[in-house]
Amino acid sequence: MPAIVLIGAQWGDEGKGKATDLLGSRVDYVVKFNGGNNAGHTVVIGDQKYALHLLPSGILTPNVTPVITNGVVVDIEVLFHELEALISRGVDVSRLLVSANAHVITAYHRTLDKVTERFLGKRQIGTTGRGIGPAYADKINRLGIRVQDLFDENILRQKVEGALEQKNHLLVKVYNRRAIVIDEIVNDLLSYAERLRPMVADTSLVLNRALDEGKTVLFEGGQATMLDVDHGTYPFVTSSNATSGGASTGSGVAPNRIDRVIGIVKAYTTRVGAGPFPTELFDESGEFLRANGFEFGTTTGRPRRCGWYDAPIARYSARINGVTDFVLTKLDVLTGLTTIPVCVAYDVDGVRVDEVPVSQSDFHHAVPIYEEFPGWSEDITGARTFDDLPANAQAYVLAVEAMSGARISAIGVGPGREAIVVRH
Ligand code: 2SA
Ligand code: GDP
Ligand code: MG
Repeated sequence: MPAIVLIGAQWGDEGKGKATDLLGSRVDYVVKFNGGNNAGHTVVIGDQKYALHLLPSGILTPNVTPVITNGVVVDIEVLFHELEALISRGVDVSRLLVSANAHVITAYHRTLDKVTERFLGKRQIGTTGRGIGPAYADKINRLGIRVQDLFDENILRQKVEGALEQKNHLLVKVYNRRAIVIDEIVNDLLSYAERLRPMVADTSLVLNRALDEGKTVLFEGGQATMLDVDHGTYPFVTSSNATSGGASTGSGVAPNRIDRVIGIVKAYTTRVGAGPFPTELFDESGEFLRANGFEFGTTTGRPRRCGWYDAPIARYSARINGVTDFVLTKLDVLTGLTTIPVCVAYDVDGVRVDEVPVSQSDFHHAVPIYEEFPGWSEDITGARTFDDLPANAQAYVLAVEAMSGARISAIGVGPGREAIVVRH
């Protein structure tokens, strides 16, 4: 299986980092193709816990080459900060490659992210405040700064001037902020150039050559399907394509080279930030999931909104991404519940709807129709085969699988690297 895409099938934090880390020993390259340091992946190896934001999770696996491709927005200060933190813990980061075409997040993107959110008031998206949206907006507006621009001071200065022309007007006149000083931005970016230079590569060429040689490449999606700028709950989304198609445009590896798409799906649902979430719980069941699943943002520490499993969302993800296999994570978090509701369809203004509605207004009104499954009380964290799971846990997995549009190939039963049941 030379090219595999791994994506989040819900609203993120499904456990993609752990799944990538697990596959890590069998792959040669791990690619981050979208998003930036808004991602938060927690990987637990023995008694060591790693929180990664910008770097691909594959950076923790010896012999894997981690690659940041053109689809990513890179905050260079954060990049070096994360690298230094890993180096101080003995991780070898020397193989990291960064695309010359990746866009750069600068101080003005971070500022704009925060001030525009504040300005939106009740319509806030609940962004991570890392400058992601403004950096992608500049890319689409053809005002972006790319990694390669750091190696030509004249070009860099011209581009920063161009990017700041309208922004300074906006910051001063509309947001009542001080203007950004061009020289500060240019000097800041130039100060990283020489350290960055050895990592910079034509990553599309590197990855395509690797595939030609039969190497295995894993594309690790940031965020998730329902946060995708095209297929998610727009405008309550991130600003990149987090679905499997983004792996191609975000890396320069063609769709027909991709062999497998792994969807990571939690045994229940969480969401950070604003936007519709039909199965969200506001009672003690929600508290139970948040406490047992330790549902707090890896990047911002925000409490995650929690709800039951939503089968139409899983089916939607299977369709949009071409999921070949699901990994069902955090089944252990459900241990102790007497019954476990699963959303099988929605009631939208009195009409039963079986698929995720295309109209956002309908999705905002969607009331889940639940089917209930009996829970289990046995500790399942030691389970390593499907037969080790209690009968009710097995039945839950099989029921969810039948509704979700692809087979469930592995089941997460705890945070640790080893806490997994592999079925296929
Ligand atoms: P942004 O900052 O522009 O990407 O925010 C837009 C929306 O996307 C959501 N988003 C996320 N949702 C879940 N997890 C994310 N990563 C961190 C984590 C989040 C954290 O893994 O825990 O620590 O808070 C992530 N990144 C972006 C965001 O909440 C907005 O709804
Ligand atoms: P990502 O953004 O998809 O990589 O996910 P996060 O790392 O933000 O959040 C997933 C959290 O769940 C992390 O703290 C993981 O250590 C943890 N985790 C992953 N799989 C499992 C599992 O099967 N069981 C439990 N209890 N925790 C898990
Ligand atoms: Mg996360």
